[in-house]
Parts: sequence; structure tokens; C-alpha cells
Amino acid sequence: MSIETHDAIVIGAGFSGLAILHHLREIGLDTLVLDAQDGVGGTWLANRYPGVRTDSEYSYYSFSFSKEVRDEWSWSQRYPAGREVLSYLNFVADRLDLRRDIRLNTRVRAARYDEVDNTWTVEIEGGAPVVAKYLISGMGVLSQPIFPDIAGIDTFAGEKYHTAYWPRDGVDLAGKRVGLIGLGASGIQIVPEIAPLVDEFVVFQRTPNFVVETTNDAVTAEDMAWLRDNYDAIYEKAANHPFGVAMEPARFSALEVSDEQRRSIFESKWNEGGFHFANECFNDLATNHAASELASEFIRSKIREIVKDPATADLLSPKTYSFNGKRVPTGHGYYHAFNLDHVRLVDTASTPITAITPTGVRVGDTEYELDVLIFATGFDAMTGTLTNIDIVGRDGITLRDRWNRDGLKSNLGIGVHGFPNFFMSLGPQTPYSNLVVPIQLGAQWLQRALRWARDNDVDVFEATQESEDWWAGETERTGKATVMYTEGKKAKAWFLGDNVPGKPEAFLVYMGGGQVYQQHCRELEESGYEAMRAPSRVAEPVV
Ligand code: N01
Repeated sequence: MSIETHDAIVIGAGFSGLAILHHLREIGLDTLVLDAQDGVGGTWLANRYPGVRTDSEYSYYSFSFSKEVRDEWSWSQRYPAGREVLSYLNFVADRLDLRRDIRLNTRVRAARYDEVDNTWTVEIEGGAPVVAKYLISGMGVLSQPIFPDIAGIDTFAGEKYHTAYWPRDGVDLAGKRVGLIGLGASGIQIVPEIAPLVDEFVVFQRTPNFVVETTNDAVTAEDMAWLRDNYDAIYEKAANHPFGVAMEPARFSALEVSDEQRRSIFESKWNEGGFHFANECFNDLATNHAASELASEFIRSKIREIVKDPATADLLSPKTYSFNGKRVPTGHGYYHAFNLDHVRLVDTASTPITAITPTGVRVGDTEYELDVLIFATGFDAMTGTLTNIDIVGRDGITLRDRWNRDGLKSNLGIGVHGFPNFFMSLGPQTPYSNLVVPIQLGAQWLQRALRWARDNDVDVFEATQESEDWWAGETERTGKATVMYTEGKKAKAWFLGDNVPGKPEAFLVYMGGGQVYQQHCRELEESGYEAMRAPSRVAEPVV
């Protein structure tokens, strides 16, 4: 029986998988995309919880490479809802005729490199294996959900949901007593959406967040016409911004202006909302602790203004770390929701959750009775999807064991030594960014790399050990120069791996700036991919 063979196999049919399929097809590579879900969309298909939407604005949260898609797709809101992003990705799949090379309901169990044939064999749950020269991960960075390790979690007799496994048909929460554990970006989006629907809402908070509220204006036909005329410039702006947003980087320090000027700048960017606050106020909110603390105090003052009950406002105000210590979430009426009488904030930092019981959640000795319990407890970020299956490189070592043994290593988050012809879209140590930008630029980089390999008869790309050591050093050096390190440690941020008990702490993302990262990718390309061409092994003589 002959085995099904392709030039490239991509795992994941989200933003990454769609972009890569399109770009590899353009250079004539026979590419197959495999995805465990029953539709395209990746994270946007999985995360269907109430309130899910982009934290990036529509104008730079989409691909720029297809004129057809740009001309024919219209967004309806400044921060599109999850279902609209999912529709967009379905539109992309249809418009670019991608579906014929996407196989859904297909869960990859393992992938093994064969040194003799220089191929990857991909094992599929309940199906025949498929083989390809190139294996590419588009499995997503926040796609391996985690549940908290709380005693009795399986005993809860009511309805239990994780934000990343939300039922397709939705959940009827009307008139119910609902509890929520987890207040990162996901929990923060859920709170204002479901608060008006439920009878009682108990929000269990372990660590408060600095939420920047925003408004969600309608996108008009004129806005879309303007965007179509200016798309390339907007995309370029986002690509040149450290965090991949189409904004002008701020030019001066929070410490070099008067108190009055600072307040006025904070106020105006707070009014613009969302990522404008973190990116456009001052140039040192991510690098200087005193500046980050000034932003923290401004947001605390906003919380006190919005939340009527002073004790609740105080609890919602982070004090153990400062602004940027966690990925800054965008709020859509988050703080206002706590003014509703039936919304109750329970502090589980001072008195921890002791158990989940069949009827609710116990905090210290107090039991909160609930009909529904929602977990917005996050993900094993950046590496979780890659270590959850067996990706087996040279000498039979899995990526999981390689990283356990040697620490997190990659060349630019794209390739790993010992894993020839294996590429990652948004692998660990890629930029901390609006992700659509590195996804698109990464797909274009890969297109050029694989075309070059074909034109130059190069059969194997494999990151050198030196390149991995260099990039691990760069990632650590640049990361440690930010408050994301000092404050992120205090806040147990996912980008340090500190949100997963037992996970070794490491910078899982590159904090040195998306534009600097892209420059490194260009240099790698211009060098003839030198650092991706580990010396090939010479076969041992047979005695
Ligand atoms: O997950 P998180 P998320 N007991 O890890 C709590 C992206 N995203 O899904 O802080 C009690 O941020 C934990 O508490 P603490 C975005 O990049 C994007 O919200 O550890 N609580 C925390 O509050 C984001 O940063 C968008 O004390 C426990 C929460 O669970 C990333 O995904 C939308 C606990 C987890 O927060 C992750 O966001 C949504 C325990 N044992 C997400 N364990 C958009 O832009 C965990 N927690 C659309």
C-alpha cells in the first residue's frame, strides 16, 4: 500500500495555517493542512465564549497579502467579535480556494523525522499516516488550555466550561448563579458580557489586572474605503512597530514631563482606549519601573472613578506588580460590571480557594453555591501545543525532551537543532506582538526560504546549535531589560511560563521588538540561511 506523500504538511488551520498554505502553494509546493477541529479558524473556532473579540483593532488584525480579500471583506466593528474574525478566516479560506488542501477532524498524534529519507511521517489519530519533506507547526501559541489544580474540580455537579472549549451552541446563563475563575484577557471579556444575563455572578479573583477600557465603534463603509486605500501603509506601520500595532511609537519618557502633562497624555490615550494607552503614551512604560508605576497609578485612579464601591475598587487595583507585568487586556465595560448589585468580587489572594465541591466553590470556610462554573484559566503558552504531541527529531528525541534537557532553544522561534526541515509559525521566542503581523511575515519568509532551497538544491534546513544559543541569549537579554521580566515574575505571567505549575521559567516570547526580529529574519535570509544549515551528518563507515 502506498503512503500518502506531500511536499509540506502544516498542522493547524488558523491564521498561520491558512497563510502558509497560500504562500507555499504560490511556489508550487504540494501542501496539506491538518486540523483537529471541524472547521478552519484555529483559536477563533475554539474560543467561542461570550464577549470574545480581538484586542487589536480591525485595521491591522487581518492579512494584507491578498488584494481580493482586502477589497471584498468588510469589518463591522473596531474590535471585531470572535464570530466575525471566524467569518473572516472562512472567507479567506474560500476566496483563496484553500479548503481543497485542508483536512479537518484530523488530529495529529505524532510526527517523526526519518533521517534516511529526509522526510517527516505524521501520525494521525484513527487514520493512515502522511509523509512530507517539510513539517510546519501552525498550532497556535495560546491553544493548549489549562485547568487549575484545585481540589475537587471534577466533583462539581453543575455545568462547567473552559473559555477555550466553549460549546458551539452557546450556553444559556439566564437566571443562573454563575462563578468565574480566571481574570486574564479571556475572563475580562466575559465579565461585562454575561453580568447582565445572570442571576448571581461570583467573580473569583486571585490577581487583578490593569485593564484599559475602550469603546467599540461601528466601522463604516467610508472607514473601509479609507482602509483599502491605505492598507499597505498601515500594514507597514504595524510591521515596523515593536508590538505589531499600527501606531506611532511614543517618543518621550513618562519621567521627563510635568505631572500635569503626564496626566493629560494618560487621559487622552485612555480615552482612545485599548492598546493605544500602552503604546502611545510614553516610550518607557515597558522598560522603566518608575514609568510603569506611574501608568499603574493612573489606571488605579480610573478604577476608583468607575467602580462605586471603594472596597471593590481597591480589590480590583493591582498592587503586587506594575503595568505591563501581564499582557495588558482591553476592557469593554469590565470595571462598570462590578457596579451591578448581583456581581460579587471574591478575593482569593488573601483567602485562597480551598476546594471545588459538588455545589460550588469554597473559599476559606465560605461556600459559594453555583449552577455554572466557568474557567478562564489560560493556556500552556507558546510551547504547550508543541510538547503535547510527540514531535520526534534526529536520534529519536522529542521536542519536549530536547527542551527539558537543554532549556528552551530555537533559532528565531522558527527552527530547532535536531529537527531538520521542521518550521514553526509563532514558535517560542517569536515576538510579543499583535500576532497577525509575524504570522504573515513568517509565511512570506518561509515561502522565500523554501523556494531558495529548491533553486539551490538544498535539501535540509536545520538550525545550528550556535544560532539557538545566540537567540536564547538575545531573547533573555532583551526580555530582562523590560518590566515584563521584573513585574511579569511577580504577576506569574504566561510569557515567562510562570502560570503553569512546574514549567521552567524562560522568556517564551521575544521582547526586543517585532521590527528588530524581522531584521534578524532578513539577515538570516541574506546570509543564504547560514544559521539554518547545520553541517549534515556524515554516515558512520560500516565496518
Ligand atoms: O489566560 P491568562 P487568558 N486559581 O493566563 C487564573 C490571549 N487572549 O485566557 O493571575 C485561581 O491571562 C489566573 O490567576 P493569576 C492574550 O494574549 C487574547 O485570559 O495566576 N486562579 C488568571 O487570572 C492573553 O494574555 C484575546 O493569579 C487561577 C487567569 O486564570 C492570553 O490569551 C482574548 C488559577 C488566566 O489568565 C491568555 O489569556 C483572550 C488557580 N489555580 C486571550 N489558575 C484577544 O485579544 C489560573 N488562574 C482576543
